[in-house]
Amino acid sequence: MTSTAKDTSHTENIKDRNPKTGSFCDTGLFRRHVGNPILSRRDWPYPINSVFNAAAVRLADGDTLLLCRVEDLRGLSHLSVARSANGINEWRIDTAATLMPNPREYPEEIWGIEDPRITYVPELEQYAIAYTSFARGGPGVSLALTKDFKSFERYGVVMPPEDKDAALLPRRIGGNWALIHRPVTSLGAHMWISYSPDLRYWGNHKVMLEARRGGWWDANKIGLCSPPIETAKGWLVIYHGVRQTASGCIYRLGLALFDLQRPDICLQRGDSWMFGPEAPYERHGDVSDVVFPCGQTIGSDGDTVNLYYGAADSCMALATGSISAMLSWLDGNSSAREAGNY
Ligand code: BMA
Repeated sequence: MTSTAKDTSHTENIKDRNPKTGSFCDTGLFRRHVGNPILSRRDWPYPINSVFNAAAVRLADGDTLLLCRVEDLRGLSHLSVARSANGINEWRIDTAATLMPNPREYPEEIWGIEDPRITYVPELEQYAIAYTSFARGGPGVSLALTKDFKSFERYGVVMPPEDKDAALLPRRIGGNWALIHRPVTSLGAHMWISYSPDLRYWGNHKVMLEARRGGWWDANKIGLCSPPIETAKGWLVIYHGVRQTASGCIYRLGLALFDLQRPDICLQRGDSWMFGPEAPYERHGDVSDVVFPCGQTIGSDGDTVNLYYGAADSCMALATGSISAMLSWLDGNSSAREAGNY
């Protein structure tokens, strides 16, 4: 079945839209695709519970590849590839799991593998996939390399539990590989960056971005979304902030910019969120009120961002934005730190 068979269980509540503009009420930096959700369990060639939080990459042949988190009917996740010529529909989905957990050799994967992020690494001529491996010790960060998304070289756990939301930078920084990740302690969940000479031994750990405190939308828990976008002004990072409320969590997206040579140095951070769960398929699902991008592709103009995100831990959606618009938005919306506000 292709993605043209849409999940009609999500009917839109017109009250969610601004009556004057007809659009949802966030910043307008990203426009949701009218065909959303672009992938759901109804599209899958084998029985599953849900498909969400996919990594994304544009292949050399022009196809968009999504490496999807697929939750099976036991509740455990594996990763599966979907390919499409236009990145919107006509997805060609692997007929069986592409990357299954392998707990016999990698016991850290016993409860599944989740939330991949793909980085193409020119020096290695390979794609690096950072993903969450889930086992009795909690979620940790694992790494695998591939050339073709058919065979994978696993590096095992590179960041022990509790840690997730990781992506490799595409090139060495000061001679070392750099991995962004999100360890959790009882005092908070902040974004860190760590360095390695060989992708196996990691050190020189530094805090990259802290969750804010108190009433902020991104208080206490944040994490990297899709891999950073390299721009002339710095590494542009889309991150998620988790608001804990009496009726559950709300996952929204913010923006921050980091120094190209010292990616632990934050140059700008948006005050408000720039995208949040508003459409019905984002508001209602297995985990309601979640938008969770793990990948994007950049258009041939070098500016258009096709952001692929999991919605409500139930389906995949697409929203389109622009690098230059995100950078100018940051110029006008990052005053909190100067004002000593967090
Ligand atoms: C995070 C991750 C994501 C998930 C989100 C909302 O901690 O587990 O996979 O989308 O929670 O449930």
